[in-house]
Amino acid sequence: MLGKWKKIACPHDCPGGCIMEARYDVPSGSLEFRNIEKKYGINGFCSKGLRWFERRRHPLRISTPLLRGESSFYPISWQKAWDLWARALEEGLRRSGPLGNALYQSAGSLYFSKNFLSSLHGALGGYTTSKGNLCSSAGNQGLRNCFGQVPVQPLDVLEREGKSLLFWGRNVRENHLPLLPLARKLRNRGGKMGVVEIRNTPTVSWCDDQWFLAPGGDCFLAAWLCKRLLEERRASASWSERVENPEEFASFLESLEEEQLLVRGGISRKEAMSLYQWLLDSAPVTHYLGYGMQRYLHGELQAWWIGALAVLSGAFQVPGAGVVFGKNEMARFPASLLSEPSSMRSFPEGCFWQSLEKANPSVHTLAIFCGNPVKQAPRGKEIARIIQNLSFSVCSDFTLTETARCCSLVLPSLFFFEEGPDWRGSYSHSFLCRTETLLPPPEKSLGDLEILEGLATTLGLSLSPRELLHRMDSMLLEDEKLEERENSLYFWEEPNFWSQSSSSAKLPVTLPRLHFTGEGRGLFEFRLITYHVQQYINGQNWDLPEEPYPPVYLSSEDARKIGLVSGDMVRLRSSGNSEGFVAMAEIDPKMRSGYCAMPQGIPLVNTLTVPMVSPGYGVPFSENFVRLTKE
Ligand SMILES: Nc1nc2c(c(=O)[nH]1)N[C@H]1C(S)=C(S)[C@@H](COP(=O)(O)OP(=O)(O)OC[C@H]3O[C@@H](n4cnc5c(=O)[nH]c(N)nc54)[C@H](O)[C@@H]3O)O[C@H]1N2
Ligand SMILES: Nc1nc2c(c(=O)[nH]1)N[C@H]1C(S)=C(S)[C@@H](COP(=O)(O)OP(=O)(O)OC[C@H]3O[C@@H](n4cnc5c(=O)[nH]c(N)nc54)[C@H](O)[C@@H]3O)O[C@H]1N2
Ligand SMILES: [Mo]
Repeated sequence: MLGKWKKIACPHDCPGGCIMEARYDVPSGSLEFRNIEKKYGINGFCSKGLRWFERRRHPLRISTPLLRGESSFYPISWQKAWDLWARALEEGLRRSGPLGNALYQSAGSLYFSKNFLSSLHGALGGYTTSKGNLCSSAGNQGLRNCFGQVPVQPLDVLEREGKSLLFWGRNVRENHLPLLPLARKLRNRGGKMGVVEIRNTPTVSWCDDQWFLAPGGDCFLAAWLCKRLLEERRASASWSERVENPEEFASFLESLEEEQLLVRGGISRKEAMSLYQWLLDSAPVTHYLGYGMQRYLHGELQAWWIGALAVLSGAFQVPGAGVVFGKNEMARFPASLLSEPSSMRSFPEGCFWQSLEKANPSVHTLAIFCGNPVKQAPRGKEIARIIQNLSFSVCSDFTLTETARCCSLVLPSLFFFEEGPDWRGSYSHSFLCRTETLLPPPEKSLGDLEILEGLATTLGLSLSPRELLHRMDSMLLEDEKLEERENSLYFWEEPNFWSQSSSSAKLPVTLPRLHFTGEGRGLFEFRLITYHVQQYINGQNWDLPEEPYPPVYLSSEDARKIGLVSGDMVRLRSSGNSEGFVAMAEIDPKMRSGYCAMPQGIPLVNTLTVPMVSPGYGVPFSENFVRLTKE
């Protein structure tokens, strides 16, 4: 007999937040899927999401705790693993107090239960951890500077009131596919789709209109557009009513030279004028901020200036004229279940590893959940060394990832469909999904919270992560703000920032000092830009065939200068990787001179990036120069 249909929610750190239904037939082991009703506007899983089910029995999946030996890892029992970990934590406490134990968590799963991964370290009095993230911190900071918070424009508002979308480097056709049906709807109503990019992308060809600029140039372009809107008296009539510093902002704009702004934005007057006219003709325009455009040292100013442009274009007056970046998918998580431990220390994500190494009091143990920093964080090779030098490190994951391989202990975790109950929200839509166990877990693997449950017992703590999860589940089931639309699918009427009378803005009165155009510092020196691709999420491509050579794109002008044609082999080197690696050159006629672009998530890409911190504890992945020479 077939089991009942159950809701499943993709755990990926992806704005899609896709939800569908599945049922499992125990005797035959067959699995069926079906999409939920179209009216909710939520997609079923894409091919990346469905790969979770193929990974289940993948030969690379680990299934027992593994301890590092002289030359390789060997299996041990769970109790042995907990004993070793417990002893190491106690040793950390003895030597440095709570700060001697560190915890690092990243974006592997956006399920609510992952909020409890810090509960055990919390119960030990505290720990050392990272602040900010590899992803969105700089952009969030810019939006907080502008609006006091990351503003939310719910998707249903966009669907009802919106018209045109301007993607500031948001590559939706690659990284946010579920937005496309809604965008098509807007287009059918006469809305236009525009994109501001630094290179050619699938979104560029999909949009109606496109503009190209220099990397990091958006804030200058946005400032130019603001200046023009004010000078030509085309800004929304009452823009200043909701702005704390209208005079200061207007006089700052007056002091700016138009030509300078265009040069620094890397865009011609003709192109900028065409965008200006487009904004007026296509209103209301929702500004969709991408993640790539805030991976600069001035990432927060990029978002802040686009926020200012939206305000001048009537974001507070006209529905559907706001700004969208991400939003807190955990907003309904009952935070009262977590308490702040007495002793905490956090280092900015961008330099977390270097700080960890030098920390005083020193760090003795490290636990890693849902992250693969050796692959995904700047200067990954150095991170590998830092982890290996700790007295004890443990990583919970599904395979021996680049990071797990550096740890003393590796623990096999469970996939989202092997555990539950759990919940997931989205940083795009406003639904929450409650999930239950769909498929039986492998015999010897345990979910992250069960791993911590065993550790808590071994340590003799009264903490029960399992109990926390069940309390969370009950609280969410009783959450009056959640309306069950159908079995296990809940809608939350998320407040629309733009329509609240208390919402206001403070506009930027500063611009970065650096120049961004023609900046290659020598014939073979290029800024390196890395971007996300459709086939896999972040670093999770271990179950895909590896390309022999990653592509690296550069402008026709630069290719000509250094004598390259598409398909030529080149070597990329950096200050952190003098040997470098080989990639295949491709020419992108949309690109300007001075930078090159390659996909993120390929094994060696972060040997080329440099650890730095941008305001808001962001990680400016695009502030690196590489040497690119013909092989
Ligand atoms: N398929 C798939 N989906 C994903 C992910 C994935 O890896 N694969 N990752 C998820 C995650 S964690 C994230 S953070 C998001 C990322 O989602 P996106 O924001 O769409 O992705 P990025 O590739 O980081 O950046 C988008 C674009 O910004 C451009 N760009 C770089 N610098 C600038 C600039 O200065 N100005 C402008 N205007 N454009 C610039 C790049 O060329 C790139 O095409 O996607 C999520 N969804
Ligand atoms: N050069 C460059 N680097 C980048 C980027 C870039 O654009 N350029 N993008 C950055 C961005 S936006 C992001 S968000 C980061 C992402 O950085 P990470 O979060 O480190 O990315 P992932 O590779 O997805 O690693 C997550 C790991 O968690 C594991 N995992 C998934 N679910 C679970 C679970 O339930 N439990 C446990 N224990 N493990 C789980 C996965 O198997 C995977 O190994 O990468 C950043 N790195
Ligand atoms: Mo991200």
